[in-house]
Amino acid sequence: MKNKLPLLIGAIVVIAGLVFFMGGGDKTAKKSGDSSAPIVIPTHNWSSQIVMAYVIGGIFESMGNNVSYVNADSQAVYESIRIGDVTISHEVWESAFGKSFTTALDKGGLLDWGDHEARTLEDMGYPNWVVDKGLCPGLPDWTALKNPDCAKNFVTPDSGGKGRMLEGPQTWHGDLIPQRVDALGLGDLWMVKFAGSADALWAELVAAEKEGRGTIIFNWTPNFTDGAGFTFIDFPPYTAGCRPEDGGDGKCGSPDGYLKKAVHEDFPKTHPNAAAVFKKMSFTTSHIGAMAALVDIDKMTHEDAAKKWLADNEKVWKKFIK
Ligand code: TMO
Repeated sequence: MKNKLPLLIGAIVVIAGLVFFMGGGDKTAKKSGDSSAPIVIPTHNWSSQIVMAYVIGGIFESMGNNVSYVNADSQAVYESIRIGDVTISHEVWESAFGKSFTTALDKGGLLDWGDHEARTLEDMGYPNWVVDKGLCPGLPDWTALKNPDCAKNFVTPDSGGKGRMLEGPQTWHGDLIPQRVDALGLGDLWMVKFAGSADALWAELVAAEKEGRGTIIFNWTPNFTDGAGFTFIDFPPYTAGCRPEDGGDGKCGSPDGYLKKAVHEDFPKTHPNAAAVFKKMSFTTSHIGAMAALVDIDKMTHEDAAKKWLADNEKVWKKFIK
């Protein structure tokens, strides 16, 4: 007993210290007013979105918050946010996801958390060398696609003798582009193939140039291709309701779209500070293009790209947490 007393006192001191330390940690979270429950951030299948997930997660962590990441379908995620399984969405692209976003918004449980400064376009286009090589005179006007002498320069072994357009993964916006091709009377000359991934779109650009054939792919801005000689086709202008899903005939291009943020309705209550910071967060076309370029040009991992972006852009994000 005599010998064990100092040991016992020692143990009590250690435990008391631990309790104090953990209590202190808890107080930091309490002081900030944010729950220590993780903020669930979704990742999808294009580079800027994944890098921005880690950028925002890093910003939340710098405020003492906990975060977790979940890979999610980019349409179903709005229902997941609505019911609270996912906390936020940081890249709601109008053309691809406006419908799913609005549906969840109307049902309740999801809040519109404002727009990024960047505007968006998601549509079919081509690398400028396609026109420089004379493969489809008249582009970017879509009516150039009605010319059989254009379409024949875009034939591939799997395109059944028609010109091929390579659309992104079908999860992004379903049959939008095949419907449009048919609605505009281009179906006899053109077919639409879905790529399995964003990387397959970038690989197509390299392959087509090597093979000396024309290529039309789905692309978007902000992206790493901004300012790198890529042109979007001018389809008939988008108007509200022009798409088949909204009752229209589908003879229209994509909108000059928003890039929104969304949150689960409880987020401002469970994490008032993080929610306020996320509301202020707004990235520009060049911020988002740079996030994508770190992965798609510099070949960094998404996590490393986010760390580099945060290190290179402290002035940009520190003003959101003030
Ligand atoms: C949603 N996306 C940026 C791939 O068009």
